[in-house]
Amino acid sequence: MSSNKTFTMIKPGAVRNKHIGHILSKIEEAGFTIAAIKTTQMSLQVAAEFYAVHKDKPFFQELISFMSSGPIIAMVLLKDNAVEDFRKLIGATDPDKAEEGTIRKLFATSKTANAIHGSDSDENAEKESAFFFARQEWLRSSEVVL
Ligand code: IDP
Ligand code: MG
Repeated sequence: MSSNKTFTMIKPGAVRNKHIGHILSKIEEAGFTIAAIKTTQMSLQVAAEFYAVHKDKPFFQELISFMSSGPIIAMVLLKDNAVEDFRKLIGATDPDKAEEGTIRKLFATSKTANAIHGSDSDENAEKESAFFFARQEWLRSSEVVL
């Protein structure tokens, strides 16, 4: 059974370009409930921890440098089939390959500055939500929705 939760971050470029409002509208119009939300900024070290799975990739340093370059909006989102549906809503990692109307197609400026993060599995959605939020910060909202 798939979980009803995913985790997302609006990345620093999209925050700098004043796309927070547009992106939140797209997320809510697509049927997601925002169960937890905050603005925060990752240090280089925290970004390296969050993206540890990519530590041996050639783009790692650029990625963590960009992700720690300014504020992000972290969110826990609720919807049936949340992980898969949210990946569809954001589009492909490379904005040149993202479908029309997806968040990355609309708001990304490069592969690194691709506007938004979305968890790739239920297990990572759980881990990434816990990375940014204490459980009680979203559990109560999810109970209301369920
Ligand atoms: P995802 O965000 O679509 O799940 P991942 O493969 O998990 O993509 O990569 C994490 C992030 O690293 C991407 O969102 C993107 O910002 C960056 N990234 C991935 N591949 C490349 C690349 O080939 N060049 C530059 N940045 C990349
Ligand atoms: Mg990923």
